[in-house]
Amino acid sequence: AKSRINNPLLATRIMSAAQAAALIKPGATVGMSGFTGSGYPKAVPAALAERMKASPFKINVLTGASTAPELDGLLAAVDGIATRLPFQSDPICRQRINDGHIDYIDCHLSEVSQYVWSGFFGKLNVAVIEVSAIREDGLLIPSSSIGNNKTWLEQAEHIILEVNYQQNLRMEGMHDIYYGTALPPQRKPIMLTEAGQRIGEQYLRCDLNKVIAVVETDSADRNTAFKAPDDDSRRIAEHILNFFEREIEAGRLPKTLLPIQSGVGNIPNAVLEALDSGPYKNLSAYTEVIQDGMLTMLKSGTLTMASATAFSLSPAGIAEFNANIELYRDKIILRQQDISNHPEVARRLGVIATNGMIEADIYGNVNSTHIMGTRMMNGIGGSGDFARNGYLSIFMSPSTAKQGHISAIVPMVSHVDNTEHDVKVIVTEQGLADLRGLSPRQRALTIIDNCAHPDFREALHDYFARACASGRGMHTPHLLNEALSWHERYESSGSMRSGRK
Ligand code: 0RQ
Repeated sequence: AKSRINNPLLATRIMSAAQAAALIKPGATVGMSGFTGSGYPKAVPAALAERMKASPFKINVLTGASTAPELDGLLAAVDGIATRLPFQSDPICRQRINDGHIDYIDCHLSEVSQYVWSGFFGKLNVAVIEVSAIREDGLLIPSSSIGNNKTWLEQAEHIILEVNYQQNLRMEGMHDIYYGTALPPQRKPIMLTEAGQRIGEQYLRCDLNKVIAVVETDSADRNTAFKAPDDDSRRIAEHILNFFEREIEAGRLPKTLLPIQSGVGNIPNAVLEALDSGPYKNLSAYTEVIQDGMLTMLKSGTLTMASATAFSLSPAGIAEFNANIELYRDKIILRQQDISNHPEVARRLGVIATNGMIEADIYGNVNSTHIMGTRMMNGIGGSGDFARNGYLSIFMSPSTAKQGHISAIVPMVSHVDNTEHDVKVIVTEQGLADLRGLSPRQRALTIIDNCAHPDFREALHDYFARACASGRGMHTPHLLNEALSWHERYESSGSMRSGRK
């Protein structure tokens, strides 16, 4: 294939992944590209893991969001990660975190960049960034995700570029890198009033003197296949669509809704599918990730425009994108994650945020990250950026987990990511609870009656009634010695069932 390294200076820095990995020192803090399985470096992390196998050492790994087995999986397997942030979803990495071997820092994705600018994580020693190509003038054509790449390139002392020949060159022009961000008090308004606006540049700037290596790769992104929506997901989607209809009738939502933010996974995908088969036209998306469902909606005209920071497509989705890239390249904008998830923009546009949850309590607090209060699942990701600032913040889950032994609606969540103040709507396959305008005690009855599984409803009513009768604080009634007893029962007996304590 024709070389994609068109800058003469950088062409002299081409080397193997092993040679490039040898330039990363033990203990280094490394900012890597990668967001939800796309645009992550494909070769240098593996070469680093090989080096660590031969003589063990650790590095600190910062990314955009989740990566892939070739990055998180390999480095975690050789115990090569000391500190990890801001998001991961790799099973081996998760295990190492929960075994106490990795210090994981779970951040709002929009905030990582300012944390790094402020130096909270120390010096960024190296950036390892996948790009599609290097232009003659040294500007970088980004790949299938932007994430924190702008910040890594600006902040790192040294830069290693991976040029991936699998990335479609026709993506050139789909990116919008905004160079107007600053730390307070120099901050200016982000002039985005519509999801489809461009405010930046098509290319990533790069100080060529900092580039210590260029590595050529030729392998595809992670591309996890989607499961077809199951019954629960379909029912959850149905409840949400009915709710949108009622909101349109009430005059609280326009017929084109408001820009949609959609989390990743089975349920969000079912919601997208339902929207696409509904009466909707000319919707827009201001979100993090472009999934298969969004491509379908862009093609059918349900969606006019989608703004995100990354793709997260199945193999079929990738094939569809490449086959029809001329259609998609004008309808998708990829931005850095501090803009795709910007609280100011999410609030101004009034996004409809739809995200998954692990559990919610009867007062509307949501746990998105911790299994039984202690074990990390993935991380808060962008859910907080959008939920806190969105116009409608919807959290979705089946009403039970683990063959019905766990209730997703509990007396008190075992960890809080999204608070009662930020959660507007909770949906399970049982129904939808609209919490807007309700006091805590009103919310409790609404959530129990609409969202809890029938097998757990009576026990929840019983808890709430006894909490109300306890004579303690009546604003948010709780029985403190019982509030987490459902979790305790699951930990000791494998089930939340068996009635009240
Ligand atoms: O575990 O696989 O071992 O069986 O949690 O649950 O039902 O498959 O749901 O894949 O949609 O994930 C909240 C984790 C939901 C996700 C969460 C167990 C369950 C299963 C997964 P197993 P499901 P999903 C934008 C938005 C935070 C980040 C975010 C998430 C596993 O949505 O990570 O929103 N959100 N980002 O069995 C114990 C419960 C449980 C439970 C489920 N109550 N107790 N275990 N499980 N409920 C995207 C980005 O930011 C990149």
